[in-house]
Amino acid sequence: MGATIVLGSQWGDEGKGKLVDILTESADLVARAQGGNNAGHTISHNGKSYHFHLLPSGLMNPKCINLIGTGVVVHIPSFFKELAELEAQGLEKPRERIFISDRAHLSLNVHALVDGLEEVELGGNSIGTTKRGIGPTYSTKAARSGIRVGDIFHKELFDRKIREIARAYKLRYGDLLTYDVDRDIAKFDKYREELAPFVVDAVPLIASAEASNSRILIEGANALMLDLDFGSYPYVTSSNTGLGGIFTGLALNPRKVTSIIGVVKAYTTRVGGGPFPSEDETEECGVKLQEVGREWGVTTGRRRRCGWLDLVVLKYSCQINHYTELNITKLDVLDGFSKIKIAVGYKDEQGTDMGWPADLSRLDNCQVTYHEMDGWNTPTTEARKYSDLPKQAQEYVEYIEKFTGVPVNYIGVGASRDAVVVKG
Ligand code: 2SA
Ligand code: GDP
Ligand code: MG
Repeated sequence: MGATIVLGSQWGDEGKGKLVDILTESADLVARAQGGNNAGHTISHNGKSYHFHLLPSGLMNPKCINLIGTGVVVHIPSFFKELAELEAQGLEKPRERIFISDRAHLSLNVHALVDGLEEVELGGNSIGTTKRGIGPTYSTKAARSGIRVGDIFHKELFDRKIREIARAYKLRYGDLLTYDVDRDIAKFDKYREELAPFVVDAVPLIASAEASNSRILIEGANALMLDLDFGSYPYVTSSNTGLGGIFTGLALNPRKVTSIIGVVKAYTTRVGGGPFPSEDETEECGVKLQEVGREWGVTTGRRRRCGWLDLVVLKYSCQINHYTELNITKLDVLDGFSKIKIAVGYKDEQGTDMGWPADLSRLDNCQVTYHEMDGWNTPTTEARKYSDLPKQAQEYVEYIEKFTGVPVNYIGVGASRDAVVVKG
């Protein structure tokens, strides 16, 4: 009983969706606390791939209730589109098992358009956002002019607010912004009725789940290095993707938390701009990781930048998210490397060791120190027990445990649900 929290420990796409899918088997409620339809999880089951963007991956379990929590920003057209896609793929009655907090903020089409315009304005310094409107929606929320999901049901208020948002953006962007507010208002007139059964007050929902000792699973979206406060700012998303965001986004009782699982890809990837000290663009490493690991985005299809595992990043991530256990994913992607490197330190221009800095310019001339290990050169995808893993793979896992001081309890060796070694 209690709550398990799954968080991305690097720059996202670590394979959180697969772990959530596995843990969902023993959960009653799966909730998302932050982010929006920028998240992208692929879940492989019975030879089929299911893609999740805004909806919680807990929908995979027909017995599980799912909540889009207060801290999430919700794009209503995407909500319905994703539901329809999952239904078409044969998921059992997802409409009966999904709820949205009435306090969650609406992400509007105009936010996505503005996201694109902001990126253009940044030119060479663009963030490389998903252009889903995440940043502008959270900005509107912080500026206290946002529209909450519950506001949709007060037509007069909703129409006034959406017009105010459109007017303010029009003043800012003029003819660059081609947004038809009347068309959106008409669309929401249609959504109003269809949406009503999904909208709830999430505070009593969580409170009653806690009171009845339901097993609660929280699905983090994105990852710590994209956290608005602790990530590689400004190359971050606009929500708190770290542990703190779970509590602001869900009103979860922290005393109910029994486990905080950090999901760690066995190497590092990043989508979009911003620093990435262990990035490798060579054929024999970065390009190979990208190809073998099929590293392209679930939401936008963008190629992910790749490099060796960075334990400076992971250690920093542990200090903020206080993981009680780790899930190493995609270990199998390293199967064909005869030598494997791990970034274990950064030295500044004076040769002094530094951790992950707040001032990103300090990374410009830093030297990354690597620890080199022998690879295992053997397929691991059939391994199901820790003892099935080759000795060198075990050494790799144990090196990570020792460096971080956090036990590794799950090791992913393939995309499908059963391709996991439970070590703990
Ligand atoms: P945004 O759109 O404002 O949240 O973008 C800001 C930064 O956050 C990064 N970001 C992501 N990085 C990896 N994966 C993400 N989700 C999708 C996926 C991405 C996709 O799972 O594949 O399909 O491209 C995600 N969402 C946001 C983004 O790259 C910016 O660096
Ligand atoms: P998330 O955003 O953290 O949920 O991760 P994504 O779904 O965006 O990306 C992870 C990708 O890796 C997906 O295509 C998964 O199916 C796949 N995946 C997850 N775990 C493993 C693993 O252990 N091995 C391999 N080869 N693929 C995995
Ligand atoms: Mg993803």
